[in-house]
Amino acid sequence: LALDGDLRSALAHGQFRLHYQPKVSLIDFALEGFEALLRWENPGQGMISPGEFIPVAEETGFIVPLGDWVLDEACRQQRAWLDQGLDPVPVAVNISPRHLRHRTAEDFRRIVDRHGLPPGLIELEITEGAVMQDLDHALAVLGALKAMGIRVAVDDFGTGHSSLSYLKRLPITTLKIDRSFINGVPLEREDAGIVTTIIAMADMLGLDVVAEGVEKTEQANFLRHHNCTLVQGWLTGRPVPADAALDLLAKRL
Ligand code: G
Ligand code: G
Ligand code: NA
Ligand code: MN
Repeated sequence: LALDGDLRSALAHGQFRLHYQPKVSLIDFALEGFEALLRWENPGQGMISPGEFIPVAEETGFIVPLGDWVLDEACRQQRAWLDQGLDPVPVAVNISPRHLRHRTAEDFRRIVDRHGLPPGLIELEITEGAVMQDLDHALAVLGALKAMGIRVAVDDFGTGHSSLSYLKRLPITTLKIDRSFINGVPLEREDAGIVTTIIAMADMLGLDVVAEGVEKTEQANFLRHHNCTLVQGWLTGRPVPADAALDLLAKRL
């Protein structure tokens, strides 16, 4: 188990990396975006999954500087790809509940501006839980981010407690359908119903919709048939290091 001091030392010693998982169109299998996923390359233990240390960082408050580092690193990488003449796609960064509570839209914008990035090339992924913990703050931050042109997605959609009346008021661009629902598609009737309902709701609200955790062709076929054409999952691409992500970007040119 990671301890707070280990995490602080890991950040100071440059042991964190971002991997990038493609978001892909089911129409033509074109690359449409990346989600940045944090990795800890521990010299003694090898690669440590964020599932093992994000909860500790959230508990201790270290998630605030760590989350700032993640956003800064994603922006730095996006800038480097732009400078290499690549045709960029938006890069999404996960913002944890405590990080969101402790930052303003200006704080996030300052990081994006530091790299001279067009704001539309960065997306923040926020869970329903993070929004509901401090709804007034979240509404203010998300509204200001949207006005700045920074994209905002609700992550793990369907697993939290946000009511539809809040969803209507949330200034967001995208819903990401949680992979627990995609898991049961197409065979489980309940999951299939939930997924088609979320797709219809996103359409009605004018939001983009991304299906997470797509592993099988039958899942992709179901989603395509129900007009969900953006997917992220092992079927269309695992998270890869920055150099492999660059190869995916270069293929688009
Ligand atoms: O990539 P992996 O499946 O190991 O991620 C496990 C969990 O860690 C997921 O819930 C994912 O959202 C979360 N996670 C990955 N990278 C980040 C990050 O940079 N910040 C935060 N807050 N969570 C992350
Ligand atoms: O909580 P969040 O949705 O950010 O979690 C993203 C995590 O889901 C990443 O850590 C990634 O490794 C994992 N993931 C991505 N695609 C798939 C998939 O197709 N199947 C499974 N089981 N996990 C996936
Ligand atoms: Na995410
Ligand atoms: Mn998710």
